[in-house]
Amino acid sequence: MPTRIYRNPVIAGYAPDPSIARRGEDFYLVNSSFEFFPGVPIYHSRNLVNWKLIGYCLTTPVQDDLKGARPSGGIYAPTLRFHNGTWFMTVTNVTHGGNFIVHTDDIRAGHWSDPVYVDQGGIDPSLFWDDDGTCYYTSSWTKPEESREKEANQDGPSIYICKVDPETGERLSESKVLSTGCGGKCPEGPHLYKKDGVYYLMIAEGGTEYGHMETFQRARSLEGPWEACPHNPILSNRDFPGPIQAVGHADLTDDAAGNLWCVALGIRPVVYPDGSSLMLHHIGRETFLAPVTIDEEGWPVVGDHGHMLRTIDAPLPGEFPTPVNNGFEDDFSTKAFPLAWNPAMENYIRDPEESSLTLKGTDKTLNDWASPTFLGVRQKDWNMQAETVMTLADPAALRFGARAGITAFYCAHYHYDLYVTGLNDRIYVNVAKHVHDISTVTAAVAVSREDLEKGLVFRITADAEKYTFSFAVDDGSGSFHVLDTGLTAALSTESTVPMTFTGVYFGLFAENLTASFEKFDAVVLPE
Ligand code: 6LW
Repeated sequence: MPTRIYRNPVIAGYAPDPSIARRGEDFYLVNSSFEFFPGVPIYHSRNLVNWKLIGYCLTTPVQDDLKGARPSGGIYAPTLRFHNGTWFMTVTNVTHGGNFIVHTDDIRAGHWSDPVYVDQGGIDPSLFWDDDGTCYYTSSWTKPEESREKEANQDGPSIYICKVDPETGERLSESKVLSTGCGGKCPEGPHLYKKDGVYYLMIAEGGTEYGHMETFQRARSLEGPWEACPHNPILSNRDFPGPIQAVGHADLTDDAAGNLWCVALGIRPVVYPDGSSLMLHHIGRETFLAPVTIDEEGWPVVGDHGHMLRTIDAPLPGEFPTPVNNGFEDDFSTKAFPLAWNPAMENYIRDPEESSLTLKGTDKTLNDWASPTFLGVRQKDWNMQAETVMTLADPAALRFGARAGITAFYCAHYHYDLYVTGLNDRIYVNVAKHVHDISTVTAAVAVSREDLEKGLVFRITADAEKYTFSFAVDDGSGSFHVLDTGLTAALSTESTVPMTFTGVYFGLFAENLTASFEKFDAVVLPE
């Protein structure tokens, strides 16, 4: 089979905890979605490199209850499996209800069942069917002390297993410890596989940060004993300096030709213009792909001797990969929202006849854990430019606290906003920054009512180090005023308090005000 060169990540921007399943020549992949709606994006590919977003598993408030979800609360770490003609997706809602399963017979139709909850705690649930049809449920759990088994070493989480009815969620056996891992902290992201009568358990260890790794064990029975792969971790870049770090939380699939593949999350720590790098990343944990071979002892060798590389030469299935465009454009001329938008559910009027999007702001602000009028698309590269044109139907509504514009939004506690507002009968274009618990306006320029009537062009230009905020009056002059810059460091996962798991969105928002937008795009700039 000829090899084909591809470039990682295969899904850029925040796309963590990938899980993959195959039906024939079609691969489907899902990611975590946390406090953003809709939940659990589904991607389709035939060559494992060109992924198309085809929908979401969780599209109703019953499936995706995010009420009051904190930043990086909500939906964690899904597993996707195809069994006997049905697709199953299991996931955790850490804010409401815990572990649940949804299913559908048609993954492309976009209608998944209501959730059924599974009475086994923890995170990172997974499903595995044995040859006799028994369905097993695994998760990473710190069981309450009084109900733990005595023999297990359980200072931290362990991998638990029970039998489950995947249609009803009913637990059909006691939850027991399957594994405590291979010595790393935080054993999580478990997936069971079976081939030729041998069970394989792949888990993530070391935590999702720079010590992240993937380990492998095998056993003749689910009762054990488990034998650890002699070259564990089978995947880690923890001692491998380079552009990709923190790889782990992986899943495996074969292709129709019998080749094996591993998808894993990883990060790209920022490299500053002078070539230096700190251990900071702000565009999220992304999805990476590596080929897998099996060594003479039957153990997997992932990527380049257990390392994830940026550029890989491998026998990809399907069509020859095409260059990936990580940009996004919407002129609002179509009826439906492009799938890449992550809006909340209300307060949006999309008018294809006028090619406009109207946001009806409420008193919920970007700082609230409560569905503000915001919609955004993931920032997929360091060097990007996001731009919109905004008009106000009722400029008289401008007052202190009424804001509408564009934002580089990591989460409710970390965002930079460029917007129009009013104060004492004057109109201003401001930049405001919200970092930790500090919320402040850092730049302000007065604009006239006539300028506002012409429309305002808001622009965020991103490079690895900073965001630059500028605006122009939409009068064709094209002269932009630079208002301010903001360091990417303050929107980085590592800078956040508490621990977060997402990445920056470019978005539109309105608060206490109704605003209309003519277009929005986020284009990738040349490096
Ligand atoms: C997820 C855990 C992890 O549940 O991060 O990298 C958590 N792994 O497995 C959130 O994505």
